[in-house]
Amino acid sequence: MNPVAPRRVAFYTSNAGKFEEVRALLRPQGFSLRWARGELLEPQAETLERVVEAKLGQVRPRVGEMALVEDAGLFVPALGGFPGVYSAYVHRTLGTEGLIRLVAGRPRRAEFRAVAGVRFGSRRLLRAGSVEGSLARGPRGDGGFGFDPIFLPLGERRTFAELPLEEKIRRSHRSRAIEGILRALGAEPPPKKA
Ligand code: ITT
Repeated sequence: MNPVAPRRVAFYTSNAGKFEEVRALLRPQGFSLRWARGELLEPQAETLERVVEAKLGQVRPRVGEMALVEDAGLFVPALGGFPGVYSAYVHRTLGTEGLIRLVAGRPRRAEFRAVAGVRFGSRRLLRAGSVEGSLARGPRGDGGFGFDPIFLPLGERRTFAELPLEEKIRRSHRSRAIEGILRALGAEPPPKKA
């Protein structure tokens, strides 16, 4: 572990589901998380990386803390990558069933992507993660959040919302991005279950 990377982490997110997932990933690595909730303006930009850069520019972690931000979205190739960086807005307005209607009659391939970023001192690190899958015919399951009820990871019959939460977390775009950050910091990623 890089000795200068603090073990105390302020995670800047308005999303409770994300916070729970990231805490479950980082706790076993010896990090303690503070929920810096609703402290950032959501920047509008055309890529996840730019959104994360803009969020990192706004964070004000406490002394001895590492700031963590993350931005994610669902990208549907048949819709030109939509909703992508507009996923939160589309989820609020059209909802899961609205997105399913948009994709009717088109290829159903979809990908969740996430970019995580940390800042401590003058150091900034960004890492991306993704998971491929397809859109279900309709929402199924009560777990997770956002578009989880309509996302079928590749080779799986259950949606992310039907999987046990620890399995969703383990297979998610978010965990891949966070593991990239951990590797870059020199910490071991969480062990993979078979
Ligand atoms: P922040 O405050 O961290 O930005 P947010 O909810 O606005 O929280 P994002 O902009 O990163 O989060 O995510 C956009 C939307 O994409 C999110 O609100 C969900 O609808 C969807 N999404 C992202 N990750 C997801 C996941 O793991 N499972 C289901 N939906 C997800």
